[in-house]
Amino acid sequence: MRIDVFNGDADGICALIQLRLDKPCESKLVTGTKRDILLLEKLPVENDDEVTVLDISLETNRQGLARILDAGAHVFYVDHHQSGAIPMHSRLTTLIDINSNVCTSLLVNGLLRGKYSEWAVTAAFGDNLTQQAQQLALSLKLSDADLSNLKELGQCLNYNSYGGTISDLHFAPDLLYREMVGYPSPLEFIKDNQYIYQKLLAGYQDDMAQALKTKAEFSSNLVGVYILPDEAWARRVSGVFGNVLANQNPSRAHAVVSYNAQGGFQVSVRAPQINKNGADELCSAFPTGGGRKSAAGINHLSVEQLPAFIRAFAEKYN
Ligand SMILES: [Mn+2]
Repeated sequence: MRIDVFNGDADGICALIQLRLDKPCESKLVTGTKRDILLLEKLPVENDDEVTVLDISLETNRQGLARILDAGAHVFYVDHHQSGAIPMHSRLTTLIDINSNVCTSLLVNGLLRGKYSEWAVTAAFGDNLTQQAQQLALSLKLSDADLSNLKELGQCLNYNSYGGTISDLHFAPDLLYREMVGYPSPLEFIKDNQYIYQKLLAGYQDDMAQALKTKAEFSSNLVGVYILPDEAWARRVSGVFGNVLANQNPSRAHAVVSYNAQGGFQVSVRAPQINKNGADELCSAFPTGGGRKSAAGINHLSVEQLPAFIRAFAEKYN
């Protein structure tokens, strides 16, 4: 059996779209919200299964990966999150680069020599790699309108993946994948699926308008902390709100805190755009934290831990 495991954000979905446009096949899809990253832990596999893993940290999934390899499955692993030491195994092939200027879809784009670059541009915008997205788009000679459509689609797909559970999301990520994978160009997808595109755009704009009214809990030239209310829109918009804040104030680090279903908080951290470092280290110091150098998060921070987190955040970036 073929099993495709991917993060439910723009980067994870667009990485798989590129691979399956190149080599179409039936597969079992395994995904979740942006923060459901332990996707290998309970994945049932059999001898000779072909497992593709996209855009989830190898470090976090180390145990699950070992079990899957032990069971006799072959694994192709593409990612840009913290990996730790990459295991050597005859059935494991990896394409991993934790540089903060790449994302999984850009890695797949390189592998496929730019065959479906518009999907990689979309994903790079979604992962807030604006410069890299624009750079790659140059070679495609897109009109301004088409480029801005790819940017908005990427941002909307990324936005759609946040949320405490799949039910917080406008569309389940596997459903979006199935709707999009038939299109070699995301621009064709947009043309044919205005219902999906407009619903994502409207949701994004409504949620963002609410978020932008939120006053900073704490802010200085170097750091800003925002606490959002306990509502579904706040869970959905938390990550992209962090990106918008980061783009508006490139020299400031940002933390966006929102409530989760466990009666605590989830946190999104964005390092300053001019120094994309340390977010992964900061978040990994807390249980359930992790991510990339430039963008990281904590899935569950108890109410009592919040002051300690804010102190650690301010110390890191002051
Ligand atoms: Mn990614």
